[in-house]
Amino acid sequence: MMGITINQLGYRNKDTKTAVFAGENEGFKLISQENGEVVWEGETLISLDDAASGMTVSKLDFSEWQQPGTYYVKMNNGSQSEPFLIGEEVYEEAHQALLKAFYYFRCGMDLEEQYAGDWKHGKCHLTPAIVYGDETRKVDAWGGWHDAGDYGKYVGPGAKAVADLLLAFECYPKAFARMVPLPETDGVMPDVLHECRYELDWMLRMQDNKSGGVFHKLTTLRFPSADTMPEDDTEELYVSPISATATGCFAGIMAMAARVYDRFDAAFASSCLIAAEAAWEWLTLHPEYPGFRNPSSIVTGEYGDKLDTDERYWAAAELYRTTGEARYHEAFQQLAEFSFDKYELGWADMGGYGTISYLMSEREREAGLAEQLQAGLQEEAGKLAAVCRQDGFGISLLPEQYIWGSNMVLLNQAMLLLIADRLGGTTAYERLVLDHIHYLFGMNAVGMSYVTGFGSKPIRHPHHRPSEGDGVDEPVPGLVSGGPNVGVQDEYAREHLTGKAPAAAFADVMESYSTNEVTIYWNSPAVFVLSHFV
Ligand code: G3I
Ligand code: 9MR
Ligand code: ZN
Repeated sequence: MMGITINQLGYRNKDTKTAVFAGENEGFKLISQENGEVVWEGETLISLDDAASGMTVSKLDFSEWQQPGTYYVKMNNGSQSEPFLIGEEVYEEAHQALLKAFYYFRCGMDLEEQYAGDWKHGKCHLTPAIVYGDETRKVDAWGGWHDAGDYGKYVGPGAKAVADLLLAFECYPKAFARMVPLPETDGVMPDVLHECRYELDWMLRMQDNKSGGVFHKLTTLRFPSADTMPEDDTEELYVSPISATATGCFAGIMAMAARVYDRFDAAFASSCLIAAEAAWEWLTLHPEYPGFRNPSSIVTGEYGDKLDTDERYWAAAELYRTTGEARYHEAFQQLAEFSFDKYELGWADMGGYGTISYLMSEREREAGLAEQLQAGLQEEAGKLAAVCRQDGFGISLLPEQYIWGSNMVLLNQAMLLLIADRLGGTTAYERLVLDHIHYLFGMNAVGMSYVTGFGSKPIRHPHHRPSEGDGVDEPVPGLVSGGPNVGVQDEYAREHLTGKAPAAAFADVMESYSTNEVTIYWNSPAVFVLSHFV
């Protein structure tokens, strides 16, 4: 990078409008692209040495200018931004595409041209999977979403993705009024619920009907080569053993689905609840279950997680919120006694979903516990806000948080800030969250939009096998890249990114799966966050 970086999608009329200039304090002008008129003049705010990007940066703020139009920013030293919009609807299309991305991740059906456009392809992964360790048994778990740039399907990450989407729908139903559209679009049930149902149906197939436990994942033994199309990935499929984390996530998401789908499809909702209860039963019969490790001959994504208390806590919260049964409330209270992160929303740490569910619940709650969780949430948000105020780009990531999937950390934290506002009855964090959106769409240390197909300089080479193998120039649109990862965890990164500042440790090349892969659970918090602003 970099001269001036902006949100390449633009800014809504009345929102906080910030941009970041790499350099010392300087005067700037906001200029209309349409007629060359200078509409606003200002000085940058204090410049600072930004630890995450390793640069001296100064922040521009032209929030007071609210006229719709196309503009660019010019610094008095001559450097100039890309043109951008000011307008009420600058986030609508991206919001829609971030949701549509889940359709593109679908497994097991033809993606037809009518819905998929140039990115159409054939159906995939339809053969029943061998149960690892019991080669005589098969599980027919077709469907669902591919996890990421690979074609594995993993229960825990899938549950996080659906949880974000269902929460977005619960909090912002109006954001989902428009049709995507999808093959199932019927104008009755919102498309976001049709899309989630595709994944939920797959998850239901991943439950062991004998025990109620849930298989951890469904994959081939190894990853196929990086340009393999889904329909050409015909290696044998395996389900890995049942895990407590997958079963906990499953119970949580099914109980949540039972509540959300009830008014659209009562029969489906009740099958979700039955499945959730069976999974809960498995959990109670297996109080101490070893954490998941990849079986020796399977080398696909592990999603290993030794701690299952947070998944159980989430499950208990959702089951209580949905059924009102005292036994789930008691279990939730007991699990809350343990020490684990109760405000995280990652694939490994699901505690935040449990807390949010309990705090949003209409059921009777234990006042002390509810107060404690509410105070904890506000404290967490306060800490994030303090980081934003120190950061050169105004975001809540600490330098050490630029890990694999840092854009998920970014978006999860933005989500938490919005939820803290909502549950605290305030709007104080909204403007901080906007900087997270600006960062995602280009106001960042590499000057790129991290979402395919959106912005003047979007990433173009994500680690995503269909985008690599389909012969179409442009990648599948609406996909959120993992983002900078200071851990240099692939060969390309080790060679080219070693020693870079955390926020700059990113490469828009297909080879760099540890910085530029895409996943369903990096898209889902982006849908949540944008839902607040459409
Ligand atoms: O939690 C620690 C943190 O305490 C520490 O400070 C930090 C610094 O290294 O590391 C953190 O752990 C990281 C962990 O992600 C956190 O979520 C690990 O280093 C990092 O290796 C790990 O990366 C995961 C990666 O798989 C490798 O296991 C990603 O989260 C996860 O999203 C990714 O998932 C893959 C699937 O396996 C396969 N499908 C694609 C998908 C995306 O790349
Ligand atoms: O493509 C794989 C990606 O989805 C995973 O996140 C990543 C880490 O598990 O692994 C990728 O596969 C690579 C493998 O690990 C090593 N050989 C090169 C593969 C990429 O083509
Ligand atoms: Zn598939």
